Amino acid sequence: MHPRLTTLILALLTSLLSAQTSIFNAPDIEPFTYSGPSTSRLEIVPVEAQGFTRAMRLRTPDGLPATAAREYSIRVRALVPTELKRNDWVLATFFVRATERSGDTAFVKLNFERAVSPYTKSLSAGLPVPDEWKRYQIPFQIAENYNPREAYFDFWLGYDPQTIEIGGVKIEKQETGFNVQGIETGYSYQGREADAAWRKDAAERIDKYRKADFKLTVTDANDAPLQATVQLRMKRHSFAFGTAVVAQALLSSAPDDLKYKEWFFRLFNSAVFENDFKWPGFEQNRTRALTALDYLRDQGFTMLRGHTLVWPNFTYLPADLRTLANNPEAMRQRINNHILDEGRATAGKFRDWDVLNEPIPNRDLQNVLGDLEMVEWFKKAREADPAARLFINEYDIIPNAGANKVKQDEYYRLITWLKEKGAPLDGLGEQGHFGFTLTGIDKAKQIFDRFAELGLVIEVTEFDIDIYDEKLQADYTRDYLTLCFSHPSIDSFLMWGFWEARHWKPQGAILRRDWTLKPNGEVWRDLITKEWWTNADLKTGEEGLATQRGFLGDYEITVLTEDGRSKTIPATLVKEGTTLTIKLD
Ligand code: 9MR
Repeated sequence: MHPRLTTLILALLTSLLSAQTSIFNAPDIEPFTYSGPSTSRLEIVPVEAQGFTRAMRLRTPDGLPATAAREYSIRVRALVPTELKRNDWVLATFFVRATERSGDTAFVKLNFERAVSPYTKSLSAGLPVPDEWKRYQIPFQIAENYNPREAYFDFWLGYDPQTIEIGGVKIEKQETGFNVQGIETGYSYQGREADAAWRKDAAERIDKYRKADFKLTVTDANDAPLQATVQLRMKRHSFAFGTAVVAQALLSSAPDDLKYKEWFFRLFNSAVFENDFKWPGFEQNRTRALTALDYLRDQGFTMLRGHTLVWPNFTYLPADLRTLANNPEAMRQRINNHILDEGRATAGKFRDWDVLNEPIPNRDLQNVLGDLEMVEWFKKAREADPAARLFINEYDIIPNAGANKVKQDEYYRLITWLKEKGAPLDGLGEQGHFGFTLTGIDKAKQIFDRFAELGLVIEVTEFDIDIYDEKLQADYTRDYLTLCFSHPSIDSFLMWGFWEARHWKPQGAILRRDWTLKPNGEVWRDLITKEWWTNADLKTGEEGLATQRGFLGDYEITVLTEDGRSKTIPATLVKEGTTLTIKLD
């Protein structure tokens, strides 16, 4: 065939294969209507020198309610007139800019949701809005089947006072052959640049807080200094680099489970059970949960996290709790017995316990028993397991551009209040489930710094990034992990799963189904097992002394002399530095 003809046919095929149809009957901004306070309204304004000529302009006024609901208290939305099926791909393209803003960045959130309760979301993406026009292209998959007029496409604007313009809107269903990796989304984050200023500061903090000096003296049996070679081999970090795991997999020898364990041991020194120690999970199969916990202890895991004693939402509690809503005393007893029972059954085995999970949005138990009951839960946990560090855990504190100031304030206030009321609280968890709206590194640090003022240990407890842009995912994993490792108040960083086939958000995994590492997995491996790892071969000097700065953790030290004597000892490099004399017989 003539090459020109081939090219033509290929081009034709490609355009056929990437067919798209608008999900609305009207173009651009026409399908959208305003819903919100009467102190604001939707204006249509002309736009110059762009590929579109009109935009929606909305002003977010002062004085929106100080609750999470304020996000959607002002919005423009369009009812979807077409049918959509579960797993359909939709690409939302639009331009935004801010003509007024209050803080560092203006912000909108884009949602695709069921029109009625439970408002199932196929997309919920917060977007930083710059002062200049910016194009976003957001691909997403439809979560469930919709008949015409059963779903909304929304822009939410209920954040700090701002004026936002939105134009050039195209929301199209992708018929076939859609290549999501090929989409230039427009997403990124502050601090991604190779020469971003935060990198140097973080590197200095890592040297200061995560490293210390070994001072090793080698002598003979009579304490005389010896010339020797000293091999330092790091074995384990003292910082916890963990993941959520599944008890059933740890106890199984099926081929994939063997792989699962092999990778888990290779990449992590800490773990949290994803579901096994939740109240319903523990009641259903406590033997399996406890056996798996013992298994990890036997494998040398000392930095384990228990998750979670109280997750105060009836959906996540044993079914009978709901029936106790009219009997507070029985409910109180049931909860206290549970905390004591599970806490005692695991006492001494978890370093940390999530006593209270997500108490800001989940209030079913507090609504019945009152807020002071939360203090009791911590006291009961302390009673059951006196050695464990007790945590509160919450989501959406750092993610989504760190824009959820309302929730940050509520979390801060709740922790302060719990401490005032005498709750034995040692630490706070910041889950870290990220979507496309990554949080600038400086902003993330500001939020961590603010929570560090509470004087508690901070852990990143459930990190994942649910995006298909693997390069962006890897870059952010590297930068966020680096920031967290550098922060003096943080001592653990746990992922919420690692293998695609066993991950609540498969895209968030670091290992593919076929056990190959994704770019974000390579980043994780390289930082934790190479860049932040110390192996060194040293020679003792005149005084028999060898020194080395290294990452805090457990080591094996081997001393070899020229005349063939040798000795290997375990040693731990601690914050204050470790000084040791190694005596050869
Ligand atoms: O990943 C967990 C999923 O398998 C469970 O079905 C779900 C309900 O128990 O919980 C998921 O984990 C959640 C965690 O316990 C708390 N923070 C949010 C996590 C993701 O939803």
